[in-house]
Amino acid sequence: MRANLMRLKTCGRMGAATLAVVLGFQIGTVSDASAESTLERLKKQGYARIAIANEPPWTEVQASGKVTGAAPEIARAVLKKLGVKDIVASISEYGAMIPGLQARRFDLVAAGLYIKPKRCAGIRFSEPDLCDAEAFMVKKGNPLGLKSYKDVAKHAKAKLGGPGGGTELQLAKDAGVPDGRRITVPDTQSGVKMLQDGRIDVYALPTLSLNAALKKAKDPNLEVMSPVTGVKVYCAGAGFNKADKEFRDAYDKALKELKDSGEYAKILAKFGFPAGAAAMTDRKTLCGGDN
Ligand code: 6CS
Repeated sequence: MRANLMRLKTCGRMGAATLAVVLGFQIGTVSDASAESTLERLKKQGYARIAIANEPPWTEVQASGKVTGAAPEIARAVLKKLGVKDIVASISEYGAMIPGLQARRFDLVAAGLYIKPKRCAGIRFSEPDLCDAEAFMVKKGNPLGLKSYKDVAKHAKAKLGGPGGGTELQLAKDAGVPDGRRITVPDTQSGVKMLQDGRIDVYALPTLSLNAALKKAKDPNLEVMSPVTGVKVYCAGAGFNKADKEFRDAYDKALKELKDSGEYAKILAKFGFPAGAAAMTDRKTLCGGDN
């Protein structure tokens, strides 16, 4: 019945441009209908456009086309409480999520986008929902002995791969890993392959993502090193356009209900996320101020 709304739009570089053209009419409609709140519009149309990555267990597009993972499942449950029946997902690079929200190509981001001060300057976040420690996937036995981003920077040749616009490449840059040794990896499958082929020496992602990728790869010559020395546990939340404070606040309220009802803990358990981590912090702390 609503299967047509579950379809997935893949937004590669070319795809994003095409999508912007396709949505040109819709973008116009959004600004024209400024009197109507975003939430009212989503309720009326029956779905929300969400941006996801494809990084299990945070976000996943199954072979059947079903969109799942902890972040979209939380968003789906919260939106349902708000009266928005369905989601339509687009795969996006992390670095394209904030510009996409700003251009109203998506109504929200549900991808495990970490809440960080710079990001808080561009968009609004929900209260945190999912947290994880950062990890390195390396060849078995960690032959280059890389335990921190500083170790990668200090090594003469070590190359580190991470998702485009993601926290890992930023951490590498901050640690002094030079340009040519910071490699953008399009997805987890490619990251594992690049490591297997020796095109990168480290694949950096959250621990749960790398554990899932290793399980899928079934390669005894690889291992996951976690946590990365000197890197804090990050927490993510859903992302919203800056103008959508009302929608974000309503989302927060429904997210709290989800947490209080026990439904949230069930979603976390299903995808292997530790319970209670997000409750140890809040948006204000993670943003470094109001958002
Ligand atoms: O928000 C981020 O930057 C990171 N979030 C996840 C879930 N994976 C990698 C990405 O870099």
